[in-house]
Amino acid sequence: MTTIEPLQQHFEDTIAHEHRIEPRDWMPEGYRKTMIRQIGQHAHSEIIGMQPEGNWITRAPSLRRKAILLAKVQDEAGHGMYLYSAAETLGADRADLTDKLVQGRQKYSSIFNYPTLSYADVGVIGWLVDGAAICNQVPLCRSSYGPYARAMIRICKEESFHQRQGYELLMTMMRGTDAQRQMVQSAVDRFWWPSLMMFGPPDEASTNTEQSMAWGIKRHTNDELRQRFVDMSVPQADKLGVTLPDTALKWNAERGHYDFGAVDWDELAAVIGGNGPCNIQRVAHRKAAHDDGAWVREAATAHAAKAAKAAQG
Ligand code: BYC
Repeated sequence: MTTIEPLQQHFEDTIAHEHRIEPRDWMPEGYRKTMIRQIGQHAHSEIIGMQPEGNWITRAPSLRRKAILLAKVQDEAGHGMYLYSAAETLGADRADLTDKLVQGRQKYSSIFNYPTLSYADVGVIGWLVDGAAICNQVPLCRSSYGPYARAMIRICKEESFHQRQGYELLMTMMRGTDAQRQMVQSAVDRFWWPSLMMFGPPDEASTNTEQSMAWGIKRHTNDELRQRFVDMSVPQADKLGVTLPDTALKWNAERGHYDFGAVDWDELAAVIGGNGPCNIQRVAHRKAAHDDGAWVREAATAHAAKAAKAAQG
């Protein structure tokens, strides 16, 4: 009869030595559940995240911008696919994860519940939203669960490219007309605070951080990453020529960081709770796309069954 202690010990040693936990390794149920929760939410975020930018594909200002945006949105679909695959290595079922998303039983990032009102929003999402995602995800490349860490490496490379395209689009608009500069400033005003909220609640209110750090899933707290994001964004905003909508933003030489104003945590709670500006439409759109794709899944299943039968002779 096997006892759990040697397996538990092996798991703890693997974490302590910063090695990776792989799908066939024993892991505590809590670790498996946490990884499925985080990877599932992350996958949903990538898939729902296609909507705010996808909204502008038909109205891109030039063929070049349309091709760039199409490629970016397709990359996001790809990220969702790697992540759902990573969740499957933990025993999660992809169809079940999708059901949970469309039934509102699993979360996705709050940031995608805000509307995209102009083409400048595409640039600001690339700059700030992908920028925040990179800040959060680069440390996840060292996350203790192997398939997730490896998916993150590829995702981060693509996100870096997305961020550069967003910044380049904004630079172009800032060299344009007054109306274009105003569009950029308005997009920054609307997306700055929600981008800070992407890092999650403040450390004292974060329910999962302590355990996730002990398991080597998260490497930094929500507040540490938020600060890192503020510090990297301020010089970029200066270079771009936009004002970040926070009068408390100020370099603090003693701390070696920028001080910044209070985030509206009630707003984050409302958006996570389903009451953001676009929650209902995002989930409804996802459900409609899933329902519309039923025939593709049926055809693929029938084709796979036929191929398997043919292979058996
Ligand atoms: N929005 O204890 P906490 C992208 C939830 S996609 C919604 O701190 P944790 C991109 C949290 O899940 C970006 N929910 O949790 C795609 C928890 O709820 P449950 C997505 C949030 O897990 C397309 C509760 O609040 N990135 O890059 O330690 C285009 C308490 O929070 C949010 C990822 O998913 C939020 N903002 O830390 C462009 C990265 N914040 O599950 C870009 C991976 C918190 O206990 N995920 N919650 O019911 C993570 O790093 C972490 O899960 C979080 C939260 C930092 C998000």
